[in-house]
Amino acid sequence: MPHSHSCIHPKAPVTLQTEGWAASAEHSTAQHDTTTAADMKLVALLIALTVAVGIDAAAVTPAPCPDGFVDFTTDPSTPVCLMFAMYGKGTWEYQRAMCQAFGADLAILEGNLYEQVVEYINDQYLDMADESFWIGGCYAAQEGHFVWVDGTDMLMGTPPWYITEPSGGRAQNYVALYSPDFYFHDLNNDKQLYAICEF
Ligand SMILES: [Ca+2]
Repeated sequence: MPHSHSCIHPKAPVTLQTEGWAASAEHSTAQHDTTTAADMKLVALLIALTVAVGIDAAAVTPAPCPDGFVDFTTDPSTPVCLMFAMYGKGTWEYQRAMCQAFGADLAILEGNLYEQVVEYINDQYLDMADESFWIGGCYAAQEGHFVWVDGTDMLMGTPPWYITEPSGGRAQNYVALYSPDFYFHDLNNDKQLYAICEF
């Protein structure tokens, strides 16, 4: 990975090793006529691993949100799990790493999800309403505009951006859901805030 100032480094490709196992098992079973007993044990092991990984993946897909995450969708088959992480304040980069440690990332608050989150903060958690939260948007130097952590372009304009935002030039490369107005603001890069993670 080159030393880039962009925020859109992808997450580690966690399925790579699984695919390797599946490919090895398929290749080995196709040649079973000429294999030795030792080879057959290896094949059995590879198949067992592949099956185990497959069952594990199938079990994870329909699961509800993990502990600490709130489901923000009305469709239970495709939960949108958000965590309002108030363990401690930090920079955008620090909080992104924190979210990733939970297997999540900073939240992508597009469209209706943005509205749901603002409503949630205002209506249910009064102690949250004084706080600003880093979300998964940043200025990508190569592209010359703001992007989400999944690489998609952020929509500009009000809402969700505050009427005079973004305003900070390249001293403000990261996006927060900002108190007290709860619109998007680009903020100073060393600002210490809580974060919203999305699983
Ligand atoms: Ca700003």
